Amino acid sequence: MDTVKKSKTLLVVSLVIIVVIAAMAFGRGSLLPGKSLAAETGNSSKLASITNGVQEIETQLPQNGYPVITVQKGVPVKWNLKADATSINSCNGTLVIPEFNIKKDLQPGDNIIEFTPNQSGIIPYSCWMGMINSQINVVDALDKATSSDISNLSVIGGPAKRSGAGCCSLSQ
Ligand SMILES: [Cu+2]
Repeated sequence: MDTVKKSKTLLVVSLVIIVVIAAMAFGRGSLLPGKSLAAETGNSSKLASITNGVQEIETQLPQNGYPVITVQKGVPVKWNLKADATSINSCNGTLVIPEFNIKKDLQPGDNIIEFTPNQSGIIPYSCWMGMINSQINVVDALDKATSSDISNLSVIGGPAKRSGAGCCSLSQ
């Protein structure tokens, strides 16, 4: 290999490395930010996924709490809160989302809850007695949101989160 060929090869290799590094850096920035939220360990909320103009989300009802979900504004939500007969009790058995005037009696199996959030923010929801509290995070765009976007959201609907002690107030 002559010197010219050698340096050309070196140049090509360097360029490839630069492009790869740039792509990785860019990907961490704004190209693939949706991955960051889903992959973030600090994000314990369940994310909706949008298919054909509907954002679907499936969660399981725990015995002593309600799941936190994260959805996008402006897209109809179809949330299935699946429940085992053993997880439903007199406390968590009826769920209310005041912002959408939703009052849902949970049944064993599928429980479909539908609403369309129109602005970003935190929508509180609770059991009918207001003792188990949880929230729906509404972001501008699911694929661009980061966990810091979520922590910057302010409450937009329903009563403020309260930490009442009662039959079913358990740490969340
Ligand atoms: Cu309750």
